[in-house]
Amino acid sequence: MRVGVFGATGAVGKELVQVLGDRGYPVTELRLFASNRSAGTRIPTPFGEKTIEVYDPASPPKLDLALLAVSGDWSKAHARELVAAGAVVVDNSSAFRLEKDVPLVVPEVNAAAAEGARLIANPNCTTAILAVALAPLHAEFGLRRVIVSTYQASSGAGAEGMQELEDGLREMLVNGGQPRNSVFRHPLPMNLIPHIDSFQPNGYTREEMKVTWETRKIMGLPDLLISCTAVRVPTLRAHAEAVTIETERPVTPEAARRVLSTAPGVKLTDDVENAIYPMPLTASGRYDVEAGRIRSNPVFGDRGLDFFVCGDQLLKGAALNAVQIAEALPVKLAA
Ligand code: 2RA
Repeated sequence: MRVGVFGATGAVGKELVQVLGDRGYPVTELRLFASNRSAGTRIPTPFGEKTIEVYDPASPPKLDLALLAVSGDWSKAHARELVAAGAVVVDNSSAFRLEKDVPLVVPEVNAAAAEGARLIANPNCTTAILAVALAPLHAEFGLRRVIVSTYQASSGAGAEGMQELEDGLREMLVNGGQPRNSVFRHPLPMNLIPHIDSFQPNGYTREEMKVTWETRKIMGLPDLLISCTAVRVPTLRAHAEAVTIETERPVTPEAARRVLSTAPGVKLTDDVENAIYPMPLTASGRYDVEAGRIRSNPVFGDRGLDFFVCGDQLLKGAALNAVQIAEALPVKLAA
């Protein structure tokens, strides 16, 4: 496969290249694209050293697969151009996620939706991590209502967000100064910020509404009652989510554990006697989403369950999911 990674110098772009290598994706030619700033830079990859190129819309490259880790505006302007030039495009931005003719895919949940598509959207990280745990529970018990609270790592704001957290911590702890902020609305060290993306007229943030809109689309449940409170926390690269579900059919923690223990993409991490539960430190760098702290929810009685999930934001929340989509596709070689 001739593969192009767009936004190759960003946090997600770098992971895309690494995941392609780690999973042995059949790359015959790898081309890396980024902005003018990095043009000409040579970087090591699992496929040998590569030079960063700048995309020229006047002559789109011949690619079989294009993985986009760029802004929504860039994707809107150029994704369909790449498709027209022969590539199957997996887009990590929010540009096409809710478009009717563009499948939004988490392979463990709805891989079939990607069949025959040449432009596929990769979900928001929070949604992808949630969906791998929700889908098997829905299949077994039926979902009636879902309430989610998130604890989202700095990596959700890209490499700059991770850097701002590290710099701020150093400033506070080493220099005794005040952390500066430009990526986040407020300083993140020693803080929690219940504000990710812009506020919507209904009082929710766009990040929170993405969880609602995208989960409904991926799971094929357009009327699912689901709400989210999204919070940025001072962790590096794994998002955590506290989830409460009300189910159609009775559910017990034991039955939920049984279901999640064999669910693809999930690692049951639920042994509280030994202090084992999902955490950003243990989920970071892992493909599977950890699920644990499973217990009955007394508000919803025998149809209620609380649990906690944690997944690597750059992997299952972005790069891994995109590569899994590519793996699931019968990509036809471009002419
Ligand atoms: C965030 N969900 O965590 C976003 C990134 N896609 O900011």
